[in-house]
Amino acid sequence: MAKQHGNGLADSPTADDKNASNSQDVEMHGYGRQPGGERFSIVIPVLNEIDNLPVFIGELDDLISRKQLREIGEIVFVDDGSTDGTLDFLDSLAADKSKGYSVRVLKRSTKLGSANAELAGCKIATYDTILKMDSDMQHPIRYIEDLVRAWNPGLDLLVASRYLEGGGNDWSPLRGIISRSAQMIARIFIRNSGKLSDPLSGFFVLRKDLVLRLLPVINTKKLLLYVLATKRDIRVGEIPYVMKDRLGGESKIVDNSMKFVQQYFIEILTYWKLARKIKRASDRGGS
Ligand SMILES: Nc1nc2c(ncn2[C@@H]2O[C@H](COP(=O)(O)OP(=O)(O)OP(=O)(O)O)[C@@H](O)[C@H]2O)c(=O)[nH]1
Ligand SMILES: [Mg+2]
Repeated sequence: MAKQHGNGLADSPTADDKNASNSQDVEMHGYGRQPGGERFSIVIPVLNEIDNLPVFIGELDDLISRKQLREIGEIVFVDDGSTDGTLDFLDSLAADKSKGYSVRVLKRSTKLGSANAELAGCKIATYDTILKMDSDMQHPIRYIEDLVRAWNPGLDLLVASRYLEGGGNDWSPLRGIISRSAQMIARIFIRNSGKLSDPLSGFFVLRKDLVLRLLPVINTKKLLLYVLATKRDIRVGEIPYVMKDRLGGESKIVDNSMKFVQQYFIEILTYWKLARKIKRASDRGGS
């Protein structure tokens, strides 16, 4: 079951709000969509993921053919200078026209952070609906079907959550505590975080127009928080998912936990400040 919350007219200048409509908090029972409707762009940040990408594509193709998931229209990979063979793999994937989806690769030369890469990928996506996920198999492929089926036009965002019933992760107790603390901090600074059980999720569907006017910020990891901070009234849904450990390759998160915490605070404060700016501009415009 997907949960859906929302309270009406969107007001952020960061979004094209023409599709916004009033709605009360509701629950969606079951998955509302049938195969073959609206198409999705999958956006994936990549950095040295050659150990994971062949498995990722193999499982995705298998899912698409087993479930007739014709909604997947394209994959946009955003690479920040991989040196492990990832780019060769992606080039040959992009050249393969036998798949039911197209593959595009945005190649950048500097590591600017995963959220920065995701934002760039969203902006060049062909379709208006974007499914964002990672390439290291922490977001298991099978949930793509759940997200696609649960998506409906009344939503701005549909988030795969580790903290709904039926969700979870393989984390050590320490990493669990860090994640919960990070969530609490997000809820203090970003009001819309409270609408989600997992505002730090990296696995979600969103309407492209929500991100088109967002400015790139470097060294960021949480695009979802950026969207939540900068869009005031947002209609969100959630589905559960079980997050896995990365399959292979190395984590790109900073290994020093103090530095990690410091970067997280800077990221949250950046979004908080941007949200305040947007609110002030919107209050001035409305008065
Ligand atoms: N383009 C780009 N992709 C990145 C960058 N940093 C990380 N990624 C990708 O973003 C995704 C998330 O990065 P991870 O290193 O897995 O971060 P994480 O999931 O928080 O950490 P782990 O749990 O250790 O895997 C992966 O698909 C990475 O390849 C970056 O600076 N640029
Ligand atoms: Mg990861």
